[in-house]
Amino acid sequence: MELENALETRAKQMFDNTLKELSDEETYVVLLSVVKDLLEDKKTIEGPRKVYYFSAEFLIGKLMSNNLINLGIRKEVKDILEKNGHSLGEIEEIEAEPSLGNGGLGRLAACFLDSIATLDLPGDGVGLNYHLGLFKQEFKDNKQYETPNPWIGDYSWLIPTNKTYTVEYKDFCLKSKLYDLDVIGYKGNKNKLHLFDIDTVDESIVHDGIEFDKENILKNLTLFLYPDDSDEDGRKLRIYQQYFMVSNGAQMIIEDLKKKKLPLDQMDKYVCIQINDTHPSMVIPELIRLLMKEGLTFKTAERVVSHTCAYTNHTILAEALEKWPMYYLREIVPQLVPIIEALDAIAYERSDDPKVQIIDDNDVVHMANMDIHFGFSINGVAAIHTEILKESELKDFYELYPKKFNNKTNGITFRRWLIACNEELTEFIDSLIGEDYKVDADELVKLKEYVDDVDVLKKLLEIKQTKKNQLAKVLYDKEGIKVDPESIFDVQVKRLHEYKRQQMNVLYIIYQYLQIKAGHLPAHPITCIFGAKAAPAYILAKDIIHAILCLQQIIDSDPEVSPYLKVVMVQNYNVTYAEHIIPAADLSEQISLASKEASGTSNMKFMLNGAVTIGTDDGANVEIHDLVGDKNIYIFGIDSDTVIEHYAKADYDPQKVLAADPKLQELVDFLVSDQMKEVGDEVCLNRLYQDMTHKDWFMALIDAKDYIETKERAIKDYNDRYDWAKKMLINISKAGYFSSDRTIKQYNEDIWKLK
Ligand code: 26V
Repeated sequence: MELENALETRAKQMFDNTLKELSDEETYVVLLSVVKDLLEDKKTIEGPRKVYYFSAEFLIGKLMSNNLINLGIRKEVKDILEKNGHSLGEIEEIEAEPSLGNGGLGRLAACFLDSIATLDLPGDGVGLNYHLGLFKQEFKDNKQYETPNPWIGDYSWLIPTNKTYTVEYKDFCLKSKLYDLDVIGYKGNKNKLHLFDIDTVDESIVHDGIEFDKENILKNLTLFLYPDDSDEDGRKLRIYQQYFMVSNGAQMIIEDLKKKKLPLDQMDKYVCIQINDTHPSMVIPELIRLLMKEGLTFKTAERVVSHTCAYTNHTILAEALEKWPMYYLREIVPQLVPIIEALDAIAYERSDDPKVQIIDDNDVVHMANMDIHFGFSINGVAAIHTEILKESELKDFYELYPKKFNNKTNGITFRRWLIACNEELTEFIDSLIGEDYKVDADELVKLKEYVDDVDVLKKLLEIKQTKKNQLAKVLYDKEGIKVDPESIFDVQVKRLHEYKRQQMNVLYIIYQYLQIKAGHLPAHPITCIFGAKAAPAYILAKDIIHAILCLQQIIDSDPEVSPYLKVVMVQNYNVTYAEHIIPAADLSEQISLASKEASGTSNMKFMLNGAVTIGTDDGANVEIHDLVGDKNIYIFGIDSDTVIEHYAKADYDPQKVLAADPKLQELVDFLVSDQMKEVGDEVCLNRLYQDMTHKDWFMALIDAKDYIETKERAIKDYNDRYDWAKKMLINISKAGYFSSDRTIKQYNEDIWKLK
C-alpha cells in the first residue's frame, strides 16, 4: 500500500496524473524516482577496511529489475503496475542500457559489485562515466557499422555529487565531476559505484559513425569507452582516460582517510585497491606521488602502496597486456615518470632478469610488470588460467614472488542471471528446493535428487520451450527474423576474436549447409545464434562477421535448407540481449583455443539456465567439465599443453592440416565460392580465406573435424528429450560453484580481508 501510494503521489507531482493514465515512459520515470529514493534511504555498508574495485569497465546493464529484486519489491511493483494497466517487463525495456564495458571483464566487475554488497562487505567501484559507452553495432550490406550509443537522458540512475578533484596533465589541468550509482545488495545494504567525468565533454564532435577529434581532450575525455587505439592519438587518449580515472580515485581515497583522521602511512590497514586488468595500473605511481605530496617519504609511500594494491590478470594474450612507450607518459603525465623509474630501479635490484623489467630496453613501460612487483596479490580468473600464468606466461615472476600468486575462479550474480532473466526457472527451482539457494548457491545441488523424476524433467523442458518462444518473439520484433522455436538453439555470444573461434562455428554451418544440399538432413533442425561486436579496427574480426552474415543470407534464401538450418546474428549484442538469449539456449558454444580464454563467464550463465556446453578444455570450462562429468558436457579439441607446445615449436601449419583433410579444404573453399561472393565482399572473403589457410594463428583448423563430429553427436543426443533434460538438470544443480558470491568470499578471505 505504502509503495502504491508513493507511486501515485509521485505520478501526481511529476505529471499531474494518476498511475493508470501515465504513458509507459512516464511510468518508468515515476518508478525510477521512487526507487532512487528507496535506495537513498538504505544504509551504507561500513567497516574497518574497504575495497575499491578500480576498473575501466563496469558493464552494469539496465538497473531497474536488478534494483527491484535486491530491494525485495519486484513482485509488489509488478502487481501494482499490472493493476494500473502497465507491464513491468515493458517498462523495464524503456531504460537505456549503459554500455560501459566490452564484455566479460566489465560484466564481471558489475557482478562483483552486486556480490560485494550482498555479502555486506564495504566496497565501491571506481570508473569513468563514458557518455556514449562502447559503440552501437548495426549491420548493413552484411557488414558491421558503428554508431554512438548515448544512454544518459534527462532521467537516469546517476546521482550527481559535489565531489570534484583537479587532475594534472603536462599541459593543462582538468576539474572532475563525480557521479555515483547506488549498488544495493540482495535484501541488504548499499555501496557505491563512482563514475568520474568532466563538464566539458561535447557529444556534438562525433561525426560519421564514431569519428571524433582524438586530440581535443577537453571535449572527448569521457565520450567513448576504449576509443580506437589503432592510431597514436587513440592510444594517447586512453592514457588520458586511465590517468583521469586513477588520479580521481586515489584523491578520493586519500581525502576520505584524512576526513576520518586515519594515518596515511598505514593506508593498507584501511584500504585495499583491486586493479582490474592493467587499465588502472597507473594508480600505483599516482598514489605514491600523492602520498609524497602529503609528506610521506618515497620509501614509506612505496611500502604502503605495495600493501594496498592487488592485481587481477584477465588474459594471457600478449597483445592485450598494456605497454606504454615512456615518451607518451612524458608527454601526458610527466609527474609519474620519475616514480615509475624509481620503481623500475627497485625491481631491478630484486632481479636483473630482463623478462621482469618494468621499463624495457626500448623505453616501454610494462604495466602488468609494475602491478606484479608492487602489488601484494596477483590472481588469475580460473584454475587453468592461473596455472598457465604460473607455469609459463608469468613463470619468472612466479619464481620471484610465489606467495603473491593465487586463483579466483570467476563467478556470476544469480540475481541477474537467473532470478531476473528467468522468472519461470526461478519459480520452479523455488518450488522444488525452497529459496535458500538465492543466498547460498551451493544449495542448488539439491536439484540432483530429481534427476530421475519424469515430471520435473518434463517441466524443465517446458520452461526451456517457453524461453525459446519468448526469444523467437524478441528476434522477430528486433531483427525481423523468424526462427523455429522447435529447432535447437545453438548459441555463441561473446566479443568477436579469432581466439574465441567464431570462424570454427562458421565452418560447421558450411558443413551442415553442404550436407543438407547433398540430401543429408541434420538429426534435428538447428538455429545458430550469434551475438558479437568486433573492435572497429580489428579487420579480421569484421571479416568473420561478414562471413556469418553472408551465410545467414544464403541460407535464408534457400528454401531447401532453411527449414533445417538457420543463422541469426543479432545486432548490437549487449547485456539486455544476453538476458533474452541465454535462458533460451540449448547448446552453449565455448570453443576458444585451449589456453587462450582466461575464464569465460557466459559459459556459467548458460549452465545455470540449463544449456549444455560444447567446448574445449579451456578457462572455466575445465571446472564445469569437472563438476558435471563427461556425460553432461561436450568437450573436444587439443588441450592447452599441446597448444602451448605448438606455439613454442612454431610448428603449426594450416596447409598441413588441409592437405590431410580434403573434406575440410572443401568447407574452407566455400568461403570464397561464387555463392558467397554473390552476397558478399570479395576483398573481405579473400582476406579471411587467406588468413585461415596460411596463418590460422588460433588454430581453428586443427580442431575443426573434432568440433563438427562432437556437435553432430550433441544434436543427435538432443532428440532423446529426457536424457537431454537430465543433462540440463545436472548442469543447473552444479552451477552453484559459479556464483560470484563464492568468488567474492574468496577474494575477501585471501586478499581483501575486510571483515
Ligand atoms: C583485450 C584485447 C585488447 C586489444 C588486442 C586484443 C585483445 C584481446 C583480448 C583482450 C582481453 C582483455 C582482458 C579481458 O577482457 N579478459 C576477459 O576477462 C574475463 C573476466 O575475467 C574472462 O572471463 C575472459 O575469459 C577474458 O578474456
